[in-house]
Amino acid sequence: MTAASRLTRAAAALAGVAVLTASLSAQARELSVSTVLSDAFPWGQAAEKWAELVEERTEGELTLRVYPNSQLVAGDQTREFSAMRSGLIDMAIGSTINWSPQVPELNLFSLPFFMPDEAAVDAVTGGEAGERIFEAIESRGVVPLAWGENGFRQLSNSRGPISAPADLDGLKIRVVGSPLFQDTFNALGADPTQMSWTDAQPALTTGAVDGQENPLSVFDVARIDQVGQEYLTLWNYMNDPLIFAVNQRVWDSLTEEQQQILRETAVEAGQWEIAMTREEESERLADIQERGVQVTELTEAQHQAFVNATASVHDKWIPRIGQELVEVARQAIESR
Ligand code: X2X
Repeated sequence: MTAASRLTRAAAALAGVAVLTASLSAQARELSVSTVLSDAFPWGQAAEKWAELVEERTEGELTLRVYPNSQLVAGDQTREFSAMRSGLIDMAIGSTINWSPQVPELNLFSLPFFMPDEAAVDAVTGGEAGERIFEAIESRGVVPLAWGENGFRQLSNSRGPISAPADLDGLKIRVVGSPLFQDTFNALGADPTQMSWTDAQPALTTGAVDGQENPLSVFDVARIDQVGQEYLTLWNYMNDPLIFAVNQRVWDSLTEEQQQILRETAVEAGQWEIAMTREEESERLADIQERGVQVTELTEAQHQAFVNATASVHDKWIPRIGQELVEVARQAIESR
């Protein structure tokens, strides 16, 4: 064998190794997905569904490894978006509330009594407002793929029925980590205290706080009634959509086909989770009532009293969210 052909062979062998390594690593690529809630909840089930569909359609090329309970951010769910942006987390299915400190436009969903029903949520997320919100996320270094839903948030407490702002007077309410919630509950005369979901459960158990707000699915699965939250007010004061998203550099490193699969499976998992969450609501409510929780529904006039009491929150937050975005969303809701 000539020196030249030995070299060619060596080169060919090396190239073969390179190809093999590349295909092996393509097969083994694992991506982390952060969620706040585990697969006992619809939110975590959305992540499992997404992982299942991705594994199947990429034929094992991509594996999504779900990390629930905000464990990748040591329980601090308000750091999830930043962690995903910096690449500490590859992907997440996150709440608009938890990401709103970094993406102010997401506070749109937390404006008290802005979103009257599910059709309104769909009109916003599925229309121009939703596109603008996705652009806002993308401009901050994260690629949004699809919507899911944590749900309409309801108010519970351990002290007594709440049907008017005055009933909240001085009540210690655990709120999530967006400053808007502080303003809403201050406007209602309550004593809000911000804490993560991880800290909320012990705080409810010890009675360090009197109340909290979360969707029925969370109240039900986490058995919030069993830590003394015996009064529940159905006030639908806001809806908390979820967003499936990917770190920009991770996204750019994927093939076009992988990107397409990730997006279409996120949309499918999201639609599946939204439908399930909504379908289960009435049964969850019945179960909660059966466990002895006293449920208060608001009359039109009672509802209006809450709307009036929280008007200042709109005045303060609409400029931060963006007047134009709010207007586009308002129009979508009106013509739903
Ligand atoms: O912390 C909460 O209340 C929760 C689980 O609903 C969110 O992550 C927004």
